[in-house]
Amino acid sequence: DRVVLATHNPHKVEEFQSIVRATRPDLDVVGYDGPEPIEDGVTFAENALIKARAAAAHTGLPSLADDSGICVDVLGGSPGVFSAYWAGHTKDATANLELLLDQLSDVADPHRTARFVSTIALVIPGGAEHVVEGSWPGRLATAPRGEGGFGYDPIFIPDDQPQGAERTVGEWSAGEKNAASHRARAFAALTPLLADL
Ligand code: ITT
Repeated sequence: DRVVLATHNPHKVEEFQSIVRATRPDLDVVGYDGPEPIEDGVTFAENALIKARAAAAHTGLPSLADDSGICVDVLGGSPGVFSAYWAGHTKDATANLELLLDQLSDVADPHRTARFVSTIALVIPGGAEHVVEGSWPGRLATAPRGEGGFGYDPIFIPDDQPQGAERTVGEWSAGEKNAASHRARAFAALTPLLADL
């Protein structure tokens, strides 16, 4: 089975390839370099559908897209769908996380709770559309740590680690992240739907 992955983010491609290899090795995930649609949705689901529909229309193949971000509780769920552009019009990951840390400079534990969210849309040309979501709860560190992953990973401390462990995702291996992340959780919810491709 072949499915198009409609993303221009090479980190997402790498993570999807590794998640799919671990759970659906028979699935052939191909990249997408067609036109990038305007992501003007106000929810993760709307943006994921915009991207997956564009790829399905362009390729004629079943298409997946991930729209994701970090949602901080004391900020009412922001940056949310604006995560990629939080600090301005260029996708500057360092500026984004520095701004977020500044915004939380007066916020102490236990109020630094946040979650990563991954929403995946699957669009089958002339067929069904599905949307699934995965969420990964944790807390924000006060300074970035670690070189792994991308985006906000150096400031996100997942809850699902041994009591007292404070490692950011930047300090996790790719294998650890891809077994536990919001993206892995969303993909797990997608698995039954991929069975009828
Ligand atoms: P595509 O739209 O081409 O897929 P993008 O990076 O612009 O790529 P989004 O619009 O979904 O994708 O923005 C997601 C942003 O959320 C991303 O740029 C990061 O800042 C953040 N993000 C999402 N998943 C993340 C993860 O696993 N680790 C760290 N940050 C993440």
